[in-house]
Amino acid sequence: MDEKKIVLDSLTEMLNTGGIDRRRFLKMAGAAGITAVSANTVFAATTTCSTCSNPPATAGGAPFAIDPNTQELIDYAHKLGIDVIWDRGSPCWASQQGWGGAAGLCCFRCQMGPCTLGDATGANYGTCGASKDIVVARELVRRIAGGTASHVEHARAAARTLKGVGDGTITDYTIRDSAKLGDIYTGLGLSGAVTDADKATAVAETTLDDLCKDAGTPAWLEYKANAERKAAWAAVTLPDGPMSILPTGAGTELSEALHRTTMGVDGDMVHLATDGLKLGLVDGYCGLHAATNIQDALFGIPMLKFAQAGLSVIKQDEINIIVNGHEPILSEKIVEAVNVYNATSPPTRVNVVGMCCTGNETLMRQGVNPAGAMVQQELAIATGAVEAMVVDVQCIIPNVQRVVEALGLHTKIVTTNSHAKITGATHMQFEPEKADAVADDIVSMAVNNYSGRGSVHIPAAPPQDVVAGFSVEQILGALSAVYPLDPVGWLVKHIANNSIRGIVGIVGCATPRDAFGYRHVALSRRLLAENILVVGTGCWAHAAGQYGLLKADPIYPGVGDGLKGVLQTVADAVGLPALPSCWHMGSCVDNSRIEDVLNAVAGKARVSIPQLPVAASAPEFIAEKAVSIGTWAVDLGLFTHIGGQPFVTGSPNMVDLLTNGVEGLVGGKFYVETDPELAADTIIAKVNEKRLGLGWSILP
Ligand code: BF8
Repeated sequence: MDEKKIVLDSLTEMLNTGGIDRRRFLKMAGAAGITAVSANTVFAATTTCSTCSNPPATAGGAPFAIDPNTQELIDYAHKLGIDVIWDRGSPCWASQQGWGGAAGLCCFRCQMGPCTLGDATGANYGTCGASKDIVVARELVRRIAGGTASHVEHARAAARTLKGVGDGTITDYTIRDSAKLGDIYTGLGLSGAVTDADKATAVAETTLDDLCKDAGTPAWLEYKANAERKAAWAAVTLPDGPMSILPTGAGTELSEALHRTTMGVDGDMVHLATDGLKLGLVDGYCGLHAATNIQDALFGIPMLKFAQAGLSVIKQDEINIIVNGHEPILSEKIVEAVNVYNATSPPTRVNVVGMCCTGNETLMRQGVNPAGAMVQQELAIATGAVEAMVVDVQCIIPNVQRVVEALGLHTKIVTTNSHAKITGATHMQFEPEKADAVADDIVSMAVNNYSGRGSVHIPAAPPQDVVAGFSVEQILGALSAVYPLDPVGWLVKHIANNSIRGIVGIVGCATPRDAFGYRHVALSRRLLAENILVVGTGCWAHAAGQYGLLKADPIYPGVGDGLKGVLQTVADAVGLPALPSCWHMGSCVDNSRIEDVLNAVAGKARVSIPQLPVAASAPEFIAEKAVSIGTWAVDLGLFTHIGGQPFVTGSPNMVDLLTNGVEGLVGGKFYVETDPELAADTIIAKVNEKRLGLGWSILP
């Protein structure tokens, strides 16, 4: 325990005297097992503010700020005297040393505790006798459950809306893509319905049944998972015998997980871990796939969209509404209402922009400009130019309201979902039955609020051009333009011949523990240079967009020749000057689209997903949802990189299981690395290893 403190003190000294920069500090602290560091420690040494700053990272000695506007607004916020997300760290001293909660060793499961085990206290067992292995496993399962519940609730909201459209109780929405609804209907094994309304009702009821059933596997899992994976999950074998991880209904599994992790129930680390693996499947099929596909039927399948990304999409001379959160049910209507309002030629136009995954949803389907990632929401408010930030659920930090109040801004933070209120914010309850009216009211409120504006600071750098909309249907459509007879075969041929070395999905959040988006961009650049196709979702897409990786640039800067050639061939076939270097596939629930691509490629190549030269990465994950998605990726058999340990280091046995032993159970495993350059080395090596396993060349 003293060793970590000595290391931390020494690193802090080096940071304070300018011997190392902040990123290096975090990297070395992480290597020493110090996984959480106080913001004051990190920021006190740096330049623009006495307590905080977010200096650009460096790459090869050169400054490497992916978005100057973020830095400009952080500095501006500091001048105004407010702290932002990069300035606040864990307030727990033990966690700052990598102990206690940061190691997964704080247990709150009963009133005999709380018990903190490990280095912080020297205790090896809780009051009940739970070991470090058990406490770590229980806490991890609960975090996976939290992420899974988030996606399941998202799917539930989409399914309930679809049900209302089907039975006629909701009239403000229609089925925008009848063919997609038909595909889902058939895919779920349903038959007999003729009309869209009846199909919508049946799909919705089947989806809702998946959330509450007590026996049998989810219909969405049967529909979307391939046969090899289903067999693998059914055949998971522990030392004491077979242990299928195929789940039943989401509610049942979430309830079971909460039960098993209460005090005095499941006391076996490996047995607990298999429950986490099972929840990963609930997340993937009862959450992600259901949400994505139902939203496609209701709101349309994303196709190529051209837009601009970054905080400067907020306009000085327009009325700005930010839609922020995850479920696009209301935001779709707000975009419609804004379009109707602007069509009346008002004196001041309304500019609707998106943040977080709601921003990804409205970009993918409507071409709405995305303003930024989750960590940038306070900065958007600090511009003073936002009339309304309309939020639904997930990743909305309560500090947005605190920024409004601390700066005395006119901005209205508008909560809209019965699951999510923020003290001090304005609540306008949204129900799909009255969607148009709520959207109109919100737009009117923002328009009326414009006169209350004070001083405004829009950051100087122009937004970046982005191309989004890479749904599976769009990808197949584009490949069909190249080779209509066998579009997936054409893609597989170019993977097998090493024009495309592999495919990596980079997903998940942006972390405030590093310069904004640095790890996302550094990793993406390294992979592109090695001819690895990068597809992604979530806050990765915001960072990639703001850096220019989603721009259609015929030069394809930094992209390997093989990949460049493939991208340009597709661009030529669809009549575009270029494709973006990376493919934006949507919001975090749209990671489901990535599995559809993997299944198509694996099926065509006649191999399993674990054999493919592919990997997953969440280099900046922060949310519980990223933990559940990562677990699902491991279930899929993917080598899954995460940019920090998920509070499990208190149990070396659990670390070994997650990074090693689990591969023998489901084919995938976790790999933890903070430094994106080192992560890139390992991921590239893993892709090469998989290629060699298939007998595919790794030579240029
Ligand atoms: O679901 S990437 S911070 S916004 S959790 Fe949240 Fe993470 Fe961003 Fe989207 Ni996903």
